[in-house]
Amino acid sequence: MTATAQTETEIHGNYINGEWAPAASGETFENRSPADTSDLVGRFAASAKEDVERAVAAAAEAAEGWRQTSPIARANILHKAAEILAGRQAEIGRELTREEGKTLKEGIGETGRAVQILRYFAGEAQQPSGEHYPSMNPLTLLYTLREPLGVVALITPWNFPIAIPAWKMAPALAFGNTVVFKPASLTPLCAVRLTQALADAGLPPGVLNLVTGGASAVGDPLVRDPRVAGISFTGSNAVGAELRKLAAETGAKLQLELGGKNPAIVLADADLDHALTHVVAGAMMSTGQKCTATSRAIVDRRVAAQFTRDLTDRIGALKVGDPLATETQIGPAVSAEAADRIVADVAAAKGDGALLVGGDRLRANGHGRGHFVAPTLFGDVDPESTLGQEELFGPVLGVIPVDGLDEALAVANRVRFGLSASLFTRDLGTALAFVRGIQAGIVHVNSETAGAEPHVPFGGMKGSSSYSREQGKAAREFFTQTKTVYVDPPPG
Ligand code: UN1
Repeated sequence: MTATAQTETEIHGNYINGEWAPAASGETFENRSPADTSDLVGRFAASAKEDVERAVAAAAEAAEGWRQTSPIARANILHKAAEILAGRQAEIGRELTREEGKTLKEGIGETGRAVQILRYFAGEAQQPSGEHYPSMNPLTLLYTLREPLGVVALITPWNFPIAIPAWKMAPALAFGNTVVFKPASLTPLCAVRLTQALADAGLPPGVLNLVTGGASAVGDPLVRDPRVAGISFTGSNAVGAELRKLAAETGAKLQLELGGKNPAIVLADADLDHALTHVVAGAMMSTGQKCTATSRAIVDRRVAAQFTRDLTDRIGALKVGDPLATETQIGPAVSAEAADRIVADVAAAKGDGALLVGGDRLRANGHGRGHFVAPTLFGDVDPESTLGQEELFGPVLGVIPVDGLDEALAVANRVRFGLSASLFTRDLGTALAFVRGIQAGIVHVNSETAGAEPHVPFGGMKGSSSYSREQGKAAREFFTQTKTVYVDPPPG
């Protein structure tokens, strides 16, 4: 196997059946930094149906051998991949920042998260995988086994280009599945790096296959392939809806992680300075491009005016620029299309609230080299408006004033999403009432709506997911199926 090199003009192939190879067509696409479009991050295989065919065939061929491999041996490979990645954390973090645009601190931090995920699932592979039951017949040995699904398709987004692939791939592999991995076209280099780490750690050929390219050229034939037993997808609700229909036809097991319209409720008794810090971070880090980002600050009317003024100042003072520079707090949007869409959505939302700061594409002072958008705040947002209801997936926050917790909860819950939510208060009873009442899969008290530790379940309620959860013990639920075994002694 040949490792792909790190020069800017390097062409990175697919990884199929243990080999790096160009797309069958020989076509490539280029990947440029969203912070500086003159920075060519690399060229990647522009794959199509025949590449997908080969990858799924390799995964299907490897499935039985990998299923029969001891979980301890699988764990050892994940551990080794974690160490390889940890040794390259700073370098890969920098590449992540170059291709995705989040700040270097976030890029390096996310790479560290991928390491932690690989380590966690190496441990999880060694945990009990079934249960022993009593039987009506006292001589019967009655137990369950959790077995892999077979070939799984992992379709991952650009916003966490190494952590989300790791958090799907690590459990898929740990529990004995073989994988065809289709990363977002905007961030293929992180996908190459993660795949390299696992390949270099000794994963047998065919167990993990990487196919880069577009959604219709690669994703579509992949999810339609009848050999694919499971699909795990993180991305938009529109694609999620298509996948639901498709999986209903093909019978593939489906896991969806979709959008959010995450509220941070700030009550009058909260430590307001602490709340400000967390609301701004939740809304603006990674340029607001997280499904867990805070997009609604639902603030008690008694403190709303002051809180909104402070938010305006803090958001207006954020340093937007080169994500590789240490002083930068906010990098670019991921692409020109993303930046244009965010600005268009903000312009369309002007009747939904009062635009207080931001809203524009930034082009002066070197910002013209990339896809920069000013961090944006709206005051007095109508909770029923488009801005109050729909995910913008950018650095855009809206303040909704309310009277107390009951109204805050009613407003918070009156959206189709239910991914994450925060409450800021000093009152324990109020915090517990919030935890009971909020419709969200991930609930924070006195911390921001984003963030996810690898050893606990992650996922949303309502339109934010397909009810299954990722990470932690929950990952085993999705990536395995149950076999129930009755063993009776032979007669006589
Ligand atoms: C985080 O908040 O750190 O795509 C993780 C997303 C989520 C992951 C968020 N699936 O933004």
